[in-house]
Amino acid sequence: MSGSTASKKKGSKRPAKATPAATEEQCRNWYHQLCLLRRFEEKAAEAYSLGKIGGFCHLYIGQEAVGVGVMASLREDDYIVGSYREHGLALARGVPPRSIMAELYGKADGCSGGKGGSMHLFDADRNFLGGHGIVGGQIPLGTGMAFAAKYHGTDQVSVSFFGEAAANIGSFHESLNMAALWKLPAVYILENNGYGMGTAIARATASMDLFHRAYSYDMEAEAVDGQDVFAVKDAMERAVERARTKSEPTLLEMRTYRYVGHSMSDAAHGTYRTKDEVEEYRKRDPLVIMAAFMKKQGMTDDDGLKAIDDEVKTEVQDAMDYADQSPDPPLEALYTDVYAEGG
Ligand SMILES: Cc1ncc(C[n+]2csc(CCOP(=O)(O)OP(=O)(O)O)c2C)c(N)n1
Ligand SMILES: [Mg+2]
Repeated sequence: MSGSTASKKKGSKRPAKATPAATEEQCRNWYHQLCLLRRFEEKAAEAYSLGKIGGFCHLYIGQEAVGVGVMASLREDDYIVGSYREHGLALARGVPPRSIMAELYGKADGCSGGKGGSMHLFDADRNFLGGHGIVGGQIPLGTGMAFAAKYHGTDQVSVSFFGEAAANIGSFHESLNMAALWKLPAVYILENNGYGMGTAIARATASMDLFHRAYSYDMEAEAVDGQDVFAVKDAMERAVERARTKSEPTLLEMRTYRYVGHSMSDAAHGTYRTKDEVEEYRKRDPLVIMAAFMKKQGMTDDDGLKAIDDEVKTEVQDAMDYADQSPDPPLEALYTDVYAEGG
C-alpha cells in the first residue's frame, strides 16, 4: 500500500496485509507490551470488583495492537491525547505501571496525584496529556497541540485517539477542517471498535468507511487492520513522516474490537451483541497474531512466550502492591492543581 494521493482515490485504502520487517528484539518488546496491556487490565478489572478502584473504568482489552503500534512510531517529544479508554495508551507510551495503577486506586502516587482516576491519566514528562471523559472533547486539544508545535517551529507530531462514535461529534469535523486548512502536524487515530457503548456503528452512522471523512477536508487517510501491530505501525509511520516533514495531517481508521464491556458496569457482551460475535473476533486477538508471527519466524517458542508473559505478571503484581501501599491524597490536595499559572 503506498501512502500517496489517498484523497484522489476514494475507497482505495482498505486494510492491507502487513509487511512485517522487524528484529527479534522489537518483536519481543512489542509482545511484552501487548501482554502488559492485557494483564494490567485483567488485574484492574479484578481490583475494581474488589472495590479498590472506584468510578468509571473502561478497558482496552482487544484493542492493544493499536496503542502499541502507534506508540512504536513516535518520538519521546511527540504529543498524545486520548479518551477515557486510555490505560493501554499510557502503558504503551511508557508511563510506569505503578503510577497508572496507583492512579486507578485514587492514590497520591498516581500519575495524576490520585485526583484523575481511570479516565484522566496524565504524564507531562512523556507529553501524555490525558485521558478525557467527554466524547470527542480531546480532538480539538490534539489539534491545538499540533498547532503549538507548528507555531513554535518544532517538528513534533500530535496524535489524538478517539472512538468511532466520536467521529460523529462536531468537534471531529471542525478539527479535521482546521488541521487540513492550516497544515498541522496532526495524526488522528480513529479506533473503530464497532460500538459506542451499546450502539452498533451501523445504527448510528450512515457510511461504514469512516476514513473517507478525511477526503471532505482533502486530507490523507487509510483504513488499517487494528489487530496487527505491524499493520498499525506501517500506516502510522507513513502518517508521522507526512506530519513531521510536510506538516500535513492524516486520519487513520483502525479497525479493531473490544472483547470486554464498554465499561465495568457493562457485561462482556451485554444484550447488544452475541457471544458468538465476540468469539469470532477473538480469533484475531492481537496477542495471538504477534505470538504466531514470532513462532513462525523462529524467534521463540511456547516456553519463550510464556516467560515473557510471566515476567509481565510479576510487573503487574508489583504495580498492584505499590498502589495498595500508596497513601490517599492529603485533604489539602483538594486546593492544588485547580488553576495553572499562564506561562
Ligand atoms: C459528549 C458526550 N456524550 C455522551 C457521553 C457518554 N458516552 C461515554 S462513552 C460513549 C460512547 C463512545 O463511543 P466511541 O467513541 O466509539 O468510543 P469507545 O467507547 O468505543 O472507545 C458515550 C456516548 C460522553 N461521555 N460525552
Ligand atoms: Mg467505539
